[in-house]
Amino acid sequence: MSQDHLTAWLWATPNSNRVSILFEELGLHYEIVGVNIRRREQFAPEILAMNPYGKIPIVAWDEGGSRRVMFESGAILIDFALRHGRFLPSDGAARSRVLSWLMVVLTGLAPLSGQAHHWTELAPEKPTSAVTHIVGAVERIYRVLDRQLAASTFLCDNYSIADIAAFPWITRYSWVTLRLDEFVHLKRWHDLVASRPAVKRGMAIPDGARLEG
Ligand SMILES: N[C@@H](CCC(=O)N[C@@H](CS)C(=O)NCC(=O)O)C(=O)O
Repeated sequence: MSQDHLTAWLWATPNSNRVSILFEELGLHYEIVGVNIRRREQFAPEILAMNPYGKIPIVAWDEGGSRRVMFESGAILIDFALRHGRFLPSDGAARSRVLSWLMVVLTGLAPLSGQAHHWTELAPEKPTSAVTHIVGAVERIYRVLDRQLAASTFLCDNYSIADIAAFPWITRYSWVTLRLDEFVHLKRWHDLVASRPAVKRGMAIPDGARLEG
């Protein structure tokens, strides 16, 4: 299954990093197009034509004589893991575990951390009740992940798309005003995943992109 002219529209954001880490882990060749969301480039007509939601990451490639476009980082992770037979067990209980933990990360950790970042840093007003509520919700997930990682090297049996989806959010723990050293097993996992060469490369993409400014 060839993916010619693979292109990824990304910025220095956690959901973009999921895709760049996976593509680096898979050793794919791809063109990177920077979309600076602080400058609202996600609302350019050519971006909206690919993803009407106006969000990144987006990927596209040629396959079977036509251009294929995908958005939503979780969908991209699942699709590319399946295509390449990597980071998602092909069947059985191991696959069920990866999909379950992936959903905890996609539907819990990521959106709640994004909201926490808003209320702790980005919002012009920071009502105490909002900050307490959202940081508490993220802390609950950190504790769940920490307990899971007390019994397992990675979130499931082996390094998987659940780990790839979680890492770019956990490594930005300062956004949610939590301290990683208070979650011993999560910190051990974080440092292990951070040491992977593909993760280091993926976190540095797009080259020179900064979320601030
Ligand atoms: N559920 C989506 C969320 C995508 C998302 O929120 N992307 C952010 C960057 S991490 C974005 O494009 N923000 C700009 C905006 O919301 O206008 C995914 O996982 O891909």
